[in-house]
Amino acid sequence: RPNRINSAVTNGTTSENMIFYRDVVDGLKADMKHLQSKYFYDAMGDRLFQRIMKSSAYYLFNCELEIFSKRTADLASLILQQDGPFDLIELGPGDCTKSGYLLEYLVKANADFTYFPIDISASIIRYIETELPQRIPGIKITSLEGEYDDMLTKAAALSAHRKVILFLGSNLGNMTPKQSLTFSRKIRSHLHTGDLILIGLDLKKDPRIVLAAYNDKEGITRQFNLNLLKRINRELKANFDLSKFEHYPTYDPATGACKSYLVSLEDQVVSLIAGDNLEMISFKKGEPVYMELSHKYTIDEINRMAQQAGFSIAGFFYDSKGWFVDAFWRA
Ligand code: AVI
Repeated sequence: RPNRINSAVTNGTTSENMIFYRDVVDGLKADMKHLQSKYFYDAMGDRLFQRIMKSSAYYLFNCELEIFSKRTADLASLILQQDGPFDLIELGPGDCTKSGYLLEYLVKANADFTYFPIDISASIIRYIETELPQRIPGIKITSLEGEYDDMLTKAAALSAHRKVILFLGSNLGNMTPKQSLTFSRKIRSHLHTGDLILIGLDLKKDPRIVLAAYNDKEGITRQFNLNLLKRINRELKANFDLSKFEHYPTYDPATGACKSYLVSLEDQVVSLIAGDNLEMISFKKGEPVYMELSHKYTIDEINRMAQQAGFSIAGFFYDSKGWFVDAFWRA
């Protein structure tokens, strides 16, 4: 997902490519080798994630879809408790499958609002700009393409009304609890008293169910992880042999940390190139590369985070199994 602001070309290498290179090399040279999960989402990664969401093991998507499709009126009424126009800002909207229910309901209810989708992917923004007005005639859209932080600042500057933020899909779970708190505080700093945020988070539950969601039988999640090595091969002229790494998901039910790793199946050396830079990285047989955290919470932990970030709790919406929650926090 290119950051368009930094795309000057030097030496046949764009600066965004250099950032990717530095992040990858720094991660693979660290004592605990790691890669950043934000890099999963190239075109193939997007497609694989779509397939994960459709897989039966990955319950998160269906749970939240149930909340948005069956509790639409209740979600909307919490937003409409306050009078006057508002701006609905969504972080990482995807194709609006879930939020689309709420948006359609609000438009039909003649609510006076503008929808601000924020995404780093140009293709997602383009998709929303063309498809959403057809699906929901009359919707007002101001799309913002870029990193959450920068675009939130921009949205806050553009917005003259009260704000409602949507941050769905357990996306916050891809940060550590500490980073999540920092990010929640950051969001709070862009809001005024009374503004709302709706956060979708996956809950702690039977550890076997959680683990299975990241270890689907079809092997899509495995491909999703390995695809990042493929991307590194293509974009950083590396020579990862994908058959020499295996997907290894773990879940610790005590902390709620669901972590995935790629484990090196033998002693091996991989090279990477960006511009004039060449790096050789060695892997020991059995050595893990930490790929992603998908953190799971209890309601108490979610409430504590809300309070520590300066929010009060305005409401909870669970799916019928009680596996997933969309929590409304009020600034
Ligand atoms: C995007 N994110 C919330 C997903 C998750 O559950 O952490 C990404 C994902 N990784 C493997 N499966 C899904």
